[in-house]
Amino acid sequence: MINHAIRFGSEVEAARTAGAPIVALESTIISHGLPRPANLTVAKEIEATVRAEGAVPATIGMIGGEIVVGLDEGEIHHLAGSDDVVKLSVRDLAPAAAARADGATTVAATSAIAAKAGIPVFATGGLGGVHRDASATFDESADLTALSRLPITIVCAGVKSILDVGATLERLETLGVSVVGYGTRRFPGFYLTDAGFDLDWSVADPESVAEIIRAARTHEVHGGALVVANPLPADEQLDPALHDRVLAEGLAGLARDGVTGKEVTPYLLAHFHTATEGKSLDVNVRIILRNAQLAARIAAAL
Ligand code: PSU
Ligand code: MN
Repeated sequence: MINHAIRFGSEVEAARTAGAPIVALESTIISHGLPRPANLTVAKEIEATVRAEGAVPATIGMIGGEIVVGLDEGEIHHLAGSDDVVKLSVRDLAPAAAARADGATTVAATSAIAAKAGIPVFATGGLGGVHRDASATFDESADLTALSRLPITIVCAGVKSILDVGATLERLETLGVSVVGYGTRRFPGFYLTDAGFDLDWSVADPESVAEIIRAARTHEVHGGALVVANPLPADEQLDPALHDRVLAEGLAGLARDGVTGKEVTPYLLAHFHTATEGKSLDVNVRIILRNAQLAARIAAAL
């Protein structure tokens, strides 16, 4: 029998004891979202960015069936480089634990673990959401339902532009997920600064986000997540014409290659990285680092 309790990395454990700010980070982006070997470099840069703001990074994943909050360098190295790393959403956690698997956690699974561990702030690139053909396939990320029930603040650049962004915003409304724009009233589209939709709420600084979190904690009426949508500056986004062309090719490739289920998102992201000759990768990295920095500032403001 192994112990199925969550294991904390030593740095995260010390931060918990000291009450220091902690930022949760996902690992699917490392194992399945970014190409090797850049994925490992980026994983380290994300952690360094959080540390530079005076917070402690807690990269979350599964090693040998054990949920780890605060993977060490060797463990991150393993998740970045091994072919046997499973993409874990919430429903996969218990079966993977029992199977002693090595796994990378999605936004849904990372949020669930972070909330359980009492870490209130989480940084990622872009949320999962409603896929473009969802009315036929029912393909909607479990990220959405997880966020509907978890009291966590997630800093992201909106939802991935490979998705049906309008439908995803509608689902976020239905599911009771709060969405605020950071310095904007327009919802960002991950690679793109503006996905073409208005937001009801906007904040200007980390302290204002902390105030929202304190309000939710105080009145205790709403138990769902807060999405802080942090757009890339327009001059750093992926060229929209290039984006639209590459996306159309990628969507056609899905049908041609018969890609479905949890393979869809990694397939489209990989297509972007090759078809844009690394331009989308550079943009993706910028997005993640900016979100990690903002999340650390929010965690510190709390
Ligand atoms: N955003 C990225 N890269 C990623 C993902 C999101 O920039 O790799 C991952 C996240 O882990 C997210 C998951 O939770 O994709 C969504 O997958 P799906 O659509 O299968 O739920
Ligand atoms: Mn899916």
